[in-house]
Amino acid sequence: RPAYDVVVIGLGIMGASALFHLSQRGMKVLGVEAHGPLHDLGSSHGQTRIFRRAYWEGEQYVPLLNRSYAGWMELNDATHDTIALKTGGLFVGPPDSGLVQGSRETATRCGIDHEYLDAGEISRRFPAFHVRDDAVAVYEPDALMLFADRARLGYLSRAASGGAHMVHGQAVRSLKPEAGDAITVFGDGWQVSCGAVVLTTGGWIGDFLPGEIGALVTPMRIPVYEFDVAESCERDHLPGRFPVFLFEDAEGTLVYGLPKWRSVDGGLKLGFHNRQLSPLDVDGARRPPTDAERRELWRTIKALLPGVHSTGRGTSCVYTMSRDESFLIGRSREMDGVVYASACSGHGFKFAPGIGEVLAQLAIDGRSTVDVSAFAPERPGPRPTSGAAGN
Ligand code: PYC
Repeated sequence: RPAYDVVVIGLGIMGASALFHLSQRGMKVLGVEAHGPLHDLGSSHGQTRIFRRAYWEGEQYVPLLNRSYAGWMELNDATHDTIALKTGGLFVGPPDSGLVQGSRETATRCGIDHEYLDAGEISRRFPAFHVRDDAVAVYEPDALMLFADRARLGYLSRAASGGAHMVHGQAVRSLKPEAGDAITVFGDGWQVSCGAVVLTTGGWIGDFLPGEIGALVTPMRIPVYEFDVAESCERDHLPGRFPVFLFEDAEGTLVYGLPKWRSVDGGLKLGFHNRQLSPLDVDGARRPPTDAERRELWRTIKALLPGVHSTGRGTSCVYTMSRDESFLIGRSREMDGVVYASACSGHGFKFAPGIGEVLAQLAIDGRSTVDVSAFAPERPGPRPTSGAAGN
């Protein structure tokens, strides 16, 4: 009999959530992570993320978003920590932009509470934002600011309380199918047998499923910026008056941002979503933005947010891009008993509760209660979903 029912490889936010959900289902489960519990070399690190459901990218995401919303609320209550804060979400741009039209369409079709605001109403309600006269926005009152590092630790500690074992600082090198549906997981000088494997290795997924997934994903570096505000206008940049936001300019460039948060060191988090992506090198995921990159962001946001200034601080993170910027979730055809989720293409963190639950179901039951067929690798494609990916 294998030593574990399931081994989860990669304990970023997706692996941490999967480990938790597997432990809740009574599985004997081991999580293995190449680095420490809060390492900054992947896609899960940092203080904050956006949760939104008026999803401009399409309504196929909404069932997983609904599961995830419930999951974030549950984690928030169970950990007695602020994991998710309701800030509202503002999705602003020209009326014919993919962002505004897509957010409005998904919200309308899926019954997600929202308002459609003109430029005057945007400035009146959110004074930090200075928009052009022809700008409009979709406002989603239930959108959240997620606290990323706390969420990852929250899931890991709840998994441990549920009986999960964890090893940090050990890379997994290979997987080998054995007779009787077992799989052996090999590290440097160690091995362990299990009945199923959950692969949540983000940008490194192709190392484990080279034929099936390797050619479909490209890990990229993208910079993340910290800005701040003068004390005199701080109030306008705090939750309550400053929602999480996405902004699309006339050229299709997308910028995201989150409010300043008093109890966390630092200021507002801002960044491009579809520019400044560059090939990932060895520690690219934590290399600070260059001066040229910082200037480019400033040129894009200075008219929108005139009250903010750069702190000079920042980092980077990994976007694991698929060809159509959507997810890859499923059961491996290359190796029986292996399930995976990756290629979240820079917008996956918010889905962690739902994707972790789906992965646990796929590993145990062979199917999931939420339909994830839209995220199967064999979907028709490529289908680019946003304007200007890359530079
Ligand atoms: O999906 O809202 C989002 C997002 C913001 C930054 C990266 N992804």
